[in-house]
Amino acid sequence: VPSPHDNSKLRSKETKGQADKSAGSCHNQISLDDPPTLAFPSISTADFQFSNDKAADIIVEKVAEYSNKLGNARLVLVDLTHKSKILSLVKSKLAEKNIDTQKFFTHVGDITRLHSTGGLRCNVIANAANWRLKPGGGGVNASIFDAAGPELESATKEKAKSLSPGNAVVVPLPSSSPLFTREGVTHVIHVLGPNMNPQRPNCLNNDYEKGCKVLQDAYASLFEGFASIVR
Ligand code: AR6
Repeated sequence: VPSPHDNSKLRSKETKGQADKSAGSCHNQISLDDPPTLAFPSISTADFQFSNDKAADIIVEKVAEYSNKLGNARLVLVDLTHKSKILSLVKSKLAEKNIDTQKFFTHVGDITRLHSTGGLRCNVIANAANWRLKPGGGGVNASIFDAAGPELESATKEKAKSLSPGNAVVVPLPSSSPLFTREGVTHVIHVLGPNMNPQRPNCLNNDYEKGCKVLQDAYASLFEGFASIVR
């Protein structure tokens, strides 16, 4: 039984209807009927080894703060599997908050194939980036740069050379990028979260006082960046 906060089934049906309506036109583009949507992965909780429990608190807190400021725009937390710890933690913590399930929900799938295989239209996706804003390195960063092609690397370079923890940068995606043509993604927002992995730069050595502050800043910066696109 899908939880009230996992609307993927509902969305597939709904978006299929919209795709059918627009048959004959380019159905993989965002239509005027689709609310602006930001899909984002959980920042810092895999390679950067940040506590899933603390990250879930911060996601719920920041979503509660921003979802009402964003008009009809939607926020969608994405992870690859139904076994995702972060998705179940967020769903259980959401129960205590009064957040509109149309404006925030979770989705299981690959963030680079949300429309083509997930039936979910998202015009903006976030990336859990590295400080150099470089392709590769595994995780969602490698997948997004691979799927977007060289267009994302050059568009990113035009916007910023590096990122410090707690910050985000909005990158408009050239219309020649496969992520744009296949998935309808017009912007990628790179976000750099706090790092607790001693093998990676800027390790915070389990200083969660600092780490939580940096993760709050990272989500605030991400949602502000999305708001600047929606406006
Ligand atoms: N679609 C949706 N979610 C995904 C995908 C995908 N294709 N791939 C991974 N995730 P991570 P971090 C989820 O490690 O912890 C990189 O190498 C994953 O299950 O990508 O912020 C960068 O270059 C997890 O929930 O990001 C940085 O150096 C979430 O995305 C470093 O890792 C984030 O996992 C950043 O580490």
